[in-house]
Amino acid sequence: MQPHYQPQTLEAAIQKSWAENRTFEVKTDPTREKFYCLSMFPYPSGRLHMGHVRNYTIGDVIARYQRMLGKNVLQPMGWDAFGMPAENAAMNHQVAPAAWTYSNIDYMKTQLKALGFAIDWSREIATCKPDYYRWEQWLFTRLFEKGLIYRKNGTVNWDPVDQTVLANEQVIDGRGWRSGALVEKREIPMYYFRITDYAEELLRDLDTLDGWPERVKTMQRNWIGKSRGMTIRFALRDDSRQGLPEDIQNVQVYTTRPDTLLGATYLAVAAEHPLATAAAIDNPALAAFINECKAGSVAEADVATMEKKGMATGRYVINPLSGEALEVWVANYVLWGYGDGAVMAVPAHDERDFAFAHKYGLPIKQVVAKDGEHYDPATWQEWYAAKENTRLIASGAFDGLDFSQAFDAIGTALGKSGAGEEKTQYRLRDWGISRQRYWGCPIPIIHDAAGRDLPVDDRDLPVVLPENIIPDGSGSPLAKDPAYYQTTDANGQPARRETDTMDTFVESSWYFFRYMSPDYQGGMVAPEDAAYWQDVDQYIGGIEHAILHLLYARFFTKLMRDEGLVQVNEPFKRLLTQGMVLAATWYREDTSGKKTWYNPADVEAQTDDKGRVTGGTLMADGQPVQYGGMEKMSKSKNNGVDPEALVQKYGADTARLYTMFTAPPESTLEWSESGVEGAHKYLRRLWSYAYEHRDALDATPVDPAALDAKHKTIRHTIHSELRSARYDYSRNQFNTVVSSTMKILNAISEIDATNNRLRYEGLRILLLVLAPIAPHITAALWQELGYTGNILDTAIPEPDEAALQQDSITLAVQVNGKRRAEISVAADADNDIIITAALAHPDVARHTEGKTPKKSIVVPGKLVNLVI
Ligand code: ANZ
Repeated sequence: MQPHYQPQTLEAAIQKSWAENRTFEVKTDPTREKFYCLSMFPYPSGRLHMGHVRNYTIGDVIARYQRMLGKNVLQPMGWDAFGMPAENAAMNHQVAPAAWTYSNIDYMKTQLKALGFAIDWSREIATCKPDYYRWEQWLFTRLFEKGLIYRKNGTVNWDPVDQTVLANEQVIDGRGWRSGALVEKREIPMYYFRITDYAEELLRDLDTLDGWPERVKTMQRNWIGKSRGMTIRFALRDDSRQGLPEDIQNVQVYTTRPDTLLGATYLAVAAEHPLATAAAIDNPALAAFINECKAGSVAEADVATMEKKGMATGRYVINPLSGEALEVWVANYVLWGYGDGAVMAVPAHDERDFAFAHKYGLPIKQVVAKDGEHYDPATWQEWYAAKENTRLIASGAFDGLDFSQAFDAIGTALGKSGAGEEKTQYRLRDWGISRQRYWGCPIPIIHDAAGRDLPVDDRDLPVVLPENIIPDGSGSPLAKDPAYYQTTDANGQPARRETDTMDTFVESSWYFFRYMSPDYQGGMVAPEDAAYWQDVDQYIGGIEHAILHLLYARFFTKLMRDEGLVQVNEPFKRLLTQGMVLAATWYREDTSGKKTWYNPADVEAQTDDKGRVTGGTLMADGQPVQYGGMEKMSKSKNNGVDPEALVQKYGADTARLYTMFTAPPESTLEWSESGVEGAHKYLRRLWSYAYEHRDALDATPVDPAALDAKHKTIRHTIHSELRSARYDYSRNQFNTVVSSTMKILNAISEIDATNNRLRYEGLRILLLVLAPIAPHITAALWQELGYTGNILDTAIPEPDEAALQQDSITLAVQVNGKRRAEISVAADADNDIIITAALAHPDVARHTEGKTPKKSIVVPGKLVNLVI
């Protein structure tokens, strides 16, 4: 054993032995309880960042802990390997996306290995490999035949200079990122997954996910956005029909507030609405306005914040309840893709309509009132949109009704006249997966000469993506490569292969099933493996994936279940979303206001006695730099800490211990170099302690009766910290697990030279508790205790109940009924001893003034009352 802790050599040796012994490779084994622990797989960007380290350490601690509980633990890793950064890198460095991706994977894999994660590397997958995406294409063809995937026109961002489709993130302030040209919208055919068929189930099953954070479930619920409302038809006034096609007799709207029908003062339709189109034929100003609306962003976030604009059509509809005429407007805040692309506008009770009515001087008519509230049409107030504790006014026969009574009564009235009916809607849209990009999974469709879309036959799968192309940024290279797109149909007739690729969210929607049988050649996942591993017991990842990734993965699980491929309804039993990693930011500002950011590693920070930052100097020149606060580690603020440098300097165990100790997994973590040093010091201390006592340790079981009071207390500390650590593991609270191990080290450091059995017991417990967090040092010291096996195959013991028993108890002492002192006595002390101890306490003696009590009452376990 080395006298000093040398993590670099020690960790390399331990990692080598894990690899040689295939320590983390697992098999389907129905005789054993399984635990599937999964961290979201990384995009192979080139290097690990601290967010990865935190994410994967949390997962690894859970995986190792579960293994110590005796379970068959699967912890796989792979690469979310398709995506745009590879194409951008390809253009910048003239290297094919495949080569760039594979070399990044190699590099990041060595980085992950250096961190000592308990990963079954034999199951590694990369989604850009044909043996992975082959099965995705296979499923695609099945779903296409079932109608769960269909083709329709969708809107894309078109760069007229580069002649290419742009992803949303390539549109910056309405212009193409490379060309700077104003982006246009284009309609092109795309493929859609019919996720809306599963909207209700996706919503309902959220209630079964007890192990998910409430806020993630809320985000999913809002995204699915179920609403109960009504479809209402407003007939066109006779004089407004002219020039309109016969089939446009009315304008249909979707509303969640039929109770406000008598407060509607105009109708608003989307620019794409047929009524807008018809009204624009002889109205050039309206036609121009419609074109302007169509060019704007389709993103909902933009629609919510953009300036509301509209134009009247000069056409009128009739309110089916009152017979009143309402003018129809075209408005940019009405979405064509939602509901009926038309709204009945109630400015008094809808904030968007309110803003619009103010802008264009349209009437505002209050129909909902709330006790104790005053309605002022000049300024919007939150309660105007309220549905609780409200009643109708200015609505004739409906006056006085609350929201749900009014919903029903107006619904009945409209039902009778055939002008409306109840309707439940979802905000969720079908999932458009076509991307006009090269580095993605090819869509397995061919278009035959008759214009039909035919799924590629199983025999011809996979449709392999050529890996040697370097894109030039002007549209998809696949669409320019006849060798790729020229093909033949089943009858040998010429056909054209689809050249779009799939959204990369498709690959990440089922990778967790592929890990169960990564080499299976007969399908997506082997039935016996799917039956055994079932679902992920613990999933760990960032909150940024709370909506789309998790929703699509849940959707795919249901699709695969309905194909008979898996048996579970949901993929992830428990979900942990880890907090962000923050670090200090430092900058200097030049005279033009431009900031230069300095890495915290290059800055010496000054702090006051409370640890607050008061300033800093750049080490390179000794001159001051400004403190910019704690921010998420990022390239733009140059405040990232490089995990590789960290591991090289301190070792993986320090990096892991520090990230686990500094904050509970779900909280933000504020990086501090001195904290890292503290973590390292602790491990060094542990090592030295073990080294110093290595020869004296005695594995003979402790005889608790033979311990003196001091060592009884030490043993009590060891076992009560063991008890808290086990509890903290069970609730994923690893920071306090670490502090328990620190308290154990402090306690066993007090042991006398003669108590080497207790020392052994304490050190053994410490190593077992710390093993999931700092696996290398604990594995090495485990051998020093004389064990030859893997520490992970030993359970963390239960605390010894006897050691947890308090040997002494505390009693309150009263003199003439007044509390004067507290005494500590042996738990089994008799009354004479207790009374003698009470009388001997100085605060008691002061009040008894040396007199013998007339009466002494001992209430067992509670108090002593001395009557003088
Ligand atoms: C009248 C009304 C009065 C409304 C009121 C709200 C408050 P959710 O809950 O998201 O389903 N709406 C309907 N279709 C729309 C479209 N294509 N574009 C923009 N807005 C649309 O929202 C339903 C409400 O959103 C509907 O209820 C409608 O406005 C609006 F005091 O109708 B409401």
